[in-house]
Formats: sequence, structure tokens, C-alpha cells
Amino acid sequence: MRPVLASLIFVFSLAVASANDASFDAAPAKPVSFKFQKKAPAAPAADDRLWITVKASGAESRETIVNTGISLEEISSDEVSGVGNARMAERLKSLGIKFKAVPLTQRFHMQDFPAEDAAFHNYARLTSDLQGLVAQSNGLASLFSIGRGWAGDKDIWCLRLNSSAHGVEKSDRPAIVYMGTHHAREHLSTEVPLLLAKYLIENRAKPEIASLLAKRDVYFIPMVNPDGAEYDIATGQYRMHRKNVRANDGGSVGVDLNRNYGYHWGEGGSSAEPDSDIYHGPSAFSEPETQAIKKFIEDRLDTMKVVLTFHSFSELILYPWGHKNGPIDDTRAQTAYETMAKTMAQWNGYTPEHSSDLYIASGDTTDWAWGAHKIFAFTFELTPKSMWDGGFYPGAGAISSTFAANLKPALYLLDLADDPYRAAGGNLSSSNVKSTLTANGGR
Ligand code: 0X9
Ligand code: ZN
Repeated sequence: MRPVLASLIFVFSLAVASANDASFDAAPAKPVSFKFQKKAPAAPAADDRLWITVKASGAESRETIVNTGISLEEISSDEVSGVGNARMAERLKSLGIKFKAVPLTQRFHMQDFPAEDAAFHNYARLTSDLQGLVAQSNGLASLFSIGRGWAGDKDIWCLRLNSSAHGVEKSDRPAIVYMGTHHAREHLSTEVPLLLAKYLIENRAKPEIASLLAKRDVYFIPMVNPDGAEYDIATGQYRMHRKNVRANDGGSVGVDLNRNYGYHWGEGGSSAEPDSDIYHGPSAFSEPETQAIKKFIEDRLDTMKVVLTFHSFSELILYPWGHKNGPIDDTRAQTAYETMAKTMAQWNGYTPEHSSDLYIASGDTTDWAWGAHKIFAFTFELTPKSMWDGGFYPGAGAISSTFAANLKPALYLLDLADDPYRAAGGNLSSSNVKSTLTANGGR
């Protein structure tokens, strides 16, 4: 990082910390972490605004309505609608004015990504594109739900590539899972696994891809947190939402799903306060989203060897531990992790490090996958590098380049999924992946 930029971040972080000490109850371990700035935006307060509709004609009655504090947004000859809250609705009632009121978030449920970011997938487009991939895959791909998000109306989709076992059928093949969007606002992390699935399906006849696919069970869960992702775009403007949409006591929204996994849950770098952006939830695996991932992985423990969970942003390759400093105990595994991370970093240009070098955080996916089940697990923090380059919202232009940068790392892990410890030996066993990696160029 350039020194000028580093000191700017530091000053910014200090200013925010003193302005809002309460949100820093679980400050990252490193005082001048590149990521420190990301703790600044608190989770939005629960949105208790109402969309209020009143039968009204004429300027006079409209004036009475606006004087209650409602901001009128839609006006027709006999009806007006606008944004208010319960207090304002009470005022209408006491004036004897009849009205209809619905939560604003419900009224604007049909909103979407801003037009310039229309290339990103909302839940509906993700669902239909996944179905489309299955249809075009000639029996290679299947789609199933691993559960539903907190609101209960959206499936957490899992796309599987395995021509001889479909849906939840058992397979003996070594398995890998690519996940995205644990965190609502990290929309790019849905796009990368989705594009990877598309790439493998479209190139399934190429000999090097065909032979990789023939010996692996490949899973994609591109939107772990569908309610959160929709909530983030539901007003037509990004609202920097991180968590799921659990209605917390006290009115705040959401649990941080990447603090809710059950390995050293509730320890450092997570918060017991519901309105914190790193709220770990009422108990380990309290959330339907993390329960779904837990069940998905534990149903496949015999074969599941590698987890890659995409997040954004900062351009990092992270591996356990995250809940405490220092390496994992198993030195052979530690060597394999380091080799894998460094190898992949050559291709995507990201920085490889222990998760805890970023900051201590307990209850994340990778610590649980490794700690509870000895599954090799990585977190990729995707593009961009900083808030100044777009942060969580880098724009649609980032989609294809970020996928391209991460294709080789993703194929490398796919190849290693039979025995990730092989990485410690320094050799890729299959020459076909080497040629795939070479053929695809890269950084
Ligand atoms: O804080 C997180 O959950 C991840 N970063 S993000 O900006 N995408 O929210 C990083 C998790 C890394 N794990 C640990 N540091 N334990
Ligand atoms: Zn994240």
C-alpha cells in the first residue's frame, strides 16, 4: 500500500473511531489494518418506515397530509401515497383520515440493482440463470435447494456438476464447494462462482475440463444469504447491508453469518450486540443460512475436501486460523495451506495470509470447516483493493475481470480436491490441469 494512502486510512479510521466508539467494541486486532475502515459503516437501523396511501383530492387535503410529516411521492387525482412512519399514521387516525399502510421495504420489494449495475444477479435472475445452466448442460448439472433464508421464502440454491449423480444423490467422487454472498452487500461474490459454473459447463467438452469434471463432485452455492442480498438492493439504492435479515430484539436487522458458525463461536472479533455489524447471533448456528451450510457439508463429510468462500473486498487469500493468531497445529496441513495460497496468489495477484493477520474473527466459515472437519477452506476477498476503488460496489465492469483473475485458482483447487495435502509435495498430480492452467493464461 502506498504510504500516503496508508496514513489517510489511519487518520480516517481514528476519526471514525472517536466519532463512534460504540461500534468499535470488537475492534480488529491490527490497529492499522487495511480493513479497519470497513468497520465504519454501521448496519442500517431497522427500517420502520411505512408506505402510506390516502384517498385525497385537492391541494387542501394534500396539505393536511403533508403536515403530519408524510413525504408525498405519488399523487393522482383521487389518491396520494408517500413515506411516513407509525407516528404519522397515528396523526392521520386522530384527524379521522382513512389510509392504508405497508412497510416501505415491502412496497419496494420489486426494486433492483441500480441500472448501471444491472449485470449483477438479484435472487430472481440467479434462480432463472441457474435453471438455464442446468438446461444447457446435457445432464452434467443439477440444481437443488439446501434450505431457505431467514425470511423463509427464498431457497439457498446449490448447483452441482456431476454427470453420474444428480441433486442430492450420493457420489464417491472427491468434492469441492464454491460459495458466495454470505455478506449481503458483497454482490460480486455471487457473480464469480456463478461464472465459474458457467465456464465449466460451456467448456465441458474440452478434454482438460472433461477429465477434471469426470473425477470430481463440484458444488456451487453462489448466494448463501439471499434475503440479505435482496434487502441490500430493495430500495433501489445500495444500503450497505452486511448481515442476514433476522428481526433482532431492539429493532436492528440481521446476524453476521460469518460470525455464526460453531467453532469457537462467540469469541474475539464478534459481538453479542444485535445492532453490531459483526453480531454473532443468539447461539452458534442459530441462523437458517448457516444451518443449511452445516447440513450440506456434514451430509457429505466422506467426500468434501475443499471449501472456497468468496467475499469482497481487499484482494486477499485467507486461511485458518481466524479466531486466534498463529498457524494451525498440523504442520503438513499448514505447509499445504501456505503452498496453495502462495500458488494461487501468483495468478490472481491477491495477498495470501492467515485470516487472523487481517483481524481476529470467530465463527467464520473457514475456521469451522477446518476446525470441526479438517476440510481445507479458503476465504477469497475479491476485487477491489480498497474503498476508494469502489469497495463493496465496484460496478459491473469488475465482474468479468475478477472472474478471469480467479479462474486458475479455482481450477487449481478443483484439481487438488482429491487430496489437498498433495500441495505440500509441490506437484499437481494431473497433467491436464497444468495444461488447462497454461492454456488459460492469466496473471
Ligand atoms: O470479516 C469477515 O467476515 C471477512 N471480511 S469481509 O470484509 N468480507 O466481511 C473476513 C473473514 C476472515 N476471517 C477472519 N479474519 N477470521
Ligand atoms: Zn464478507
